[in-house]
Amino acid sequence: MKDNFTRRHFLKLGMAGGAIAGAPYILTSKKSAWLADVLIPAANAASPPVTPFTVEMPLPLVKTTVSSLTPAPVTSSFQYYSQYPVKEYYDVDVKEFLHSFHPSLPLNKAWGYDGMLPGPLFKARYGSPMIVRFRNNLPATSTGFGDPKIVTHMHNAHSASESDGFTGDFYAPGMYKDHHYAHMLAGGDPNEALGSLWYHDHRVDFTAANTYKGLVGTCFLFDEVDSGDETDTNTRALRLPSGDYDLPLFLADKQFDANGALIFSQTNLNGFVGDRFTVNGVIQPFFKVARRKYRLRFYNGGPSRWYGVKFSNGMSFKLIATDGNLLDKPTSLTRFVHAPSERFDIVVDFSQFPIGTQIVLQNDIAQSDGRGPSGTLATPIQLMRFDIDRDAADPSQVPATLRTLPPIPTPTVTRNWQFSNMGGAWTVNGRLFDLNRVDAVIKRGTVEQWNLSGMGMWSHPIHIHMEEFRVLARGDAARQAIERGRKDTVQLGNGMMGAIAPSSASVVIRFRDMLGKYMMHCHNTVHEDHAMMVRFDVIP
Ligand SMILES: [Cu+2]
Repeated sequence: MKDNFTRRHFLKLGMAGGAIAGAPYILTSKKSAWLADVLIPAANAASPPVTPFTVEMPLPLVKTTVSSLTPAPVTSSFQYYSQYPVKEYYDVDVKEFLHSFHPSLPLNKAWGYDGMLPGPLFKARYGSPMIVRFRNNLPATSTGFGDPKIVTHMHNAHSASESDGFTGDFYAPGMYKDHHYAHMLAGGDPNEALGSLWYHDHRVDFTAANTYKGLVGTCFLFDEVDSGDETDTNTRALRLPSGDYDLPLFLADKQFDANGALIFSQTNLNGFVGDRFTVNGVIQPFFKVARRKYRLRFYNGGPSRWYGVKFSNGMSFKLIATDGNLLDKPTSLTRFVHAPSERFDIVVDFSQFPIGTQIVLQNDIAQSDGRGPSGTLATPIQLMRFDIDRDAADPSQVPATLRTLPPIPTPTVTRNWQFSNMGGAWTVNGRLFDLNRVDAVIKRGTVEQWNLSGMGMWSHPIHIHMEEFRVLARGDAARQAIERGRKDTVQLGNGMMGAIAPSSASVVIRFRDMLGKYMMHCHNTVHEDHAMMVRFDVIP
C-alpha cells in the first residue's frame, strides 16, 4: 500500500544519504511529485538575523461554538455518544494562510486550524461533551513540505478510538472528520481529570512536517476543582490564576533560508531543529505582564527540540501540573527540562518585582540536531521576554494541596519495548511501524507495566495514547518529584554520561474503559514518522 511504499522509499533515501551520521541529506533528483519541492536547508546555513523582542506575543483566539453542524454528525459512529450526548459543536476550518513569524521576515505559507498558528484555544469543560468537525480545506496540490491529507489528535484527551485521530485515518482536502470528545473521566475518578491538552496533526509519515507547518493548537479542560475562575466561590475550586492570567506558551523552533522562507527537511531522519525560536507562532516575542501571579502553560510543539526552561533572573516558580495533570501539591523549581509534546504548568509571581522589570525566558539545553540534547549551554538561548508594566488585583491563589494522586496500582502484565535505530530509521522492538499490524492486544481492565528503553546516542520522548501512566521511581529526587504525577509522555535520554534523562523508564498503565486501536510512539515526530510507533488494540 501507498504508505508502506513511502516508508521503504524513505529508508532507501536515509541509508543512501548517510542519515546515521546526522548530516543534512541533500536531495539531488526528483524522486516523486511531493519530494520534488521539498526545501532542504544547506548544512550550517543560519536563518536571517532578526531583532528579538520586537513583536508582542499573540494569544490564540478562544474557539467559539456553533449551534449545529451541516450535514449533521453521524452520532452512531461514536462509541460513547449515548452516555455523553453533545451540547457543544465546533467547526474548524483547516486551511493554508500567510503567517508572519517576525516583522523583518517575509510572510510564509503556513497551515493552520482556522488559519492560525497555533490554532484557536478550546476552553472545554467536564460535563460538556463536544463534537469538533475538522474540515480539510488545505490545497489539494500543495507545494513545499507537508502532506495535505490530515487527521487530528487531541493529545491526551482520553478519547474513544474513532475520535482519537488514529494515524492511518487521514483524509483528503475537501473532506471533514468529526471527533467526539466525551470528556469522560477514566474509571469515573475525578482525580483523573485532565487540564492542558493540545491538538495536532497525526497523519502517518507526515506528522513532523504537518505540525511544523502549523497544524497545532491548545485546549484547556476545566472541572469544578480546576475551574478556570480565580474568584470561584465553590469551596472545592483551587482558584488558580485564570482568564487573562492563564496563558498558553507554545514553543516551536523554526529554520529559514536566506530569503526568510520557512524550510524543513523531510529526508533527515534524525529529526529537525531550527535556529529561530517561536512562542505562540512568533520569534522571540515580548509580553507585558502585571505585578501578580500568572499560570503559564508550557507546550513543546517539537518536532525534535528539547528545552531547559528557566528565567534570566533565576527566579523560582511553582510547578503545578505535568502533561496536563495537576500534581498533589506545588513543587518549587527554577528550571525544568521540556521534551517534545510534554506540558508543564507553572505559576510565576511577578509581584515580587517592580514595574519596569524585564525577565527573559531562556532555554539552556544544547541541541544541534534531531537526535537529542547534547548538554547545557553556558549562554542560554532567549525565547521571549516578560515586561512588567502595571499593577493588577490578584485574587488567585496556589493552594498547598492541588489534586490527589491516586496510588500506583499493581500490574499483572509486563511488556518490554525497546526504541532503537535501524539503517537510519527508527524502530520499536526491531520493527518499523505498520498501520495494520497490532503490536499489543490488551484486555480492558488490565493494569500493565511497560518497560521502555532506548539504545545508543539518541533521546526519545515516548508518548502513549489514551490512558495516562505513572512513572516508577528513577533518577534522583529532583527527577522523581517532577515525574511523580500522571504523565502521557516520558523522557528517554541517550544513556551517555551527563544525559538529560535516564535511557529507560518503567511505567504503569491501567486500561479501564476505551476499546479499539491506539498508538504509542516517539514524539520526536521525525522519529515517529520514520517509523518509531506501535499500534495497540484494547479488547473487551
Ligand atoms: Cu525518538
